[in-house]
Amino acid sequence: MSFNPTEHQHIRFNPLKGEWVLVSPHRMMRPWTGQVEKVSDDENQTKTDATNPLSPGAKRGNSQVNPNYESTYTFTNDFPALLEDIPEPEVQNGEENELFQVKAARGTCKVMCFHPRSDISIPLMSVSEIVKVIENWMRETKELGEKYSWVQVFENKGTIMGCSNPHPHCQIWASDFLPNEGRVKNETQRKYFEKHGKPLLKDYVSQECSKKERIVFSNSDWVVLVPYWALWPFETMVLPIPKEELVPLPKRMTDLSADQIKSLAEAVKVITTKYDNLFNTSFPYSMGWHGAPTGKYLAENMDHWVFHGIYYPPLLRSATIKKFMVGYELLAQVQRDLTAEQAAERLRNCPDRHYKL
Ligand code: H2U
Repeated sequence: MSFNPTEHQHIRFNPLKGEWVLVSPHRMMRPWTGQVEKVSDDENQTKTDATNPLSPGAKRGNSQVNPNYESTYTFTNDFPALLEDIPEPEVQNGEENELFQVKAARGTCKVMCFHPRSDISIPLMSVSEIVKVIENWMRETKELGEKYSWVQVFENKGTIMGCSNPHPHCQIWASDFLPNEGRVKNETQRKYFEKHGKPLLKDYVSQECSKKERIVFSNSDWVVLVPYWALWPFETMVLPIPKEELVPLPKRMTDLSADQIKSLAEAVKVITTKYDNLFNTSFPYSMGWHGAPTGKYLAENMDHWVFHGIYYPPLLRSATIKKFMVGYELLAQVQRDLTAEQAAERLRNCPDRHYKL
């Protein structure tokens, strides 16, 4: 019997995180008698909902009233997880204890509404509307990045992902520390660069572009692919395409040119449309962007970084059956059923035109 990756289990390595994933494709055959999710409520959104605190003109939790915004609108989160002004934690006896380490965590949190309408999610927006969203992500990243080490732009979409409000929006959390994801990716990319003299993700995307089997979509500047080491069933990464050897890839979102913004808006529209078309539902996910650290790191050499986006969608078999990251995943290591190549093929074959349009 010879090895067939679509039949035989194996482990794959994620060089960005330094972690392995168990791939068990034969498990897709098993019958499912477990939890079935409700079909997403996002499907039934009305065009406007004046009672929603994220809508134009609505009153928010802190009694502030939103302006009658017509495009995107950003405000400081009324219930932020990070505040700017807090006292320094006390170190016992003035000494650091290796087993009980603590540091101050300062920052700020913002909410960005994508669109005045409550029923228009990213895939239903026009490319020029998505360009506005990206420009605002860039503006916030630049402004907050002058002060903070890490600016995390992320969107939680769908109640299944813990999103508390169906109005299309994302969040931006800026911190004076590097969160784990950023810290680990900074270290792994730096080590690769020191060894090879080239960015890890530049090498990775070049090889993916020639192999083609995990590519979902590409345009002049961007490729959307299911990474070789994907954890979530239909996880994707959005990566810039290396062109001329001497032209560096963007390290941060703030490096993007007007052309790259427009082509990124198209890539974002296509991948989110394909997601919705996969199970004919408003496809839930957590997504976000990663680029070189900012704040005090702006003065450091960050040539090892390549700016990229990540989509983590939970659905596995249908609009109502999700992947659980539980037992083995929490106690041993992440396991997936269908292979990255099978997921890429399914997404590639989904139409680029939204099923609602
Ligand atoms: P999620 O749907 O991803 O939970 O994001 C909604 C955010 O909006 C959440 O962080 C904020 C919540 O604190 N929010 C306000 O800041 N003001 C409000 O009046 C409602 C919600």
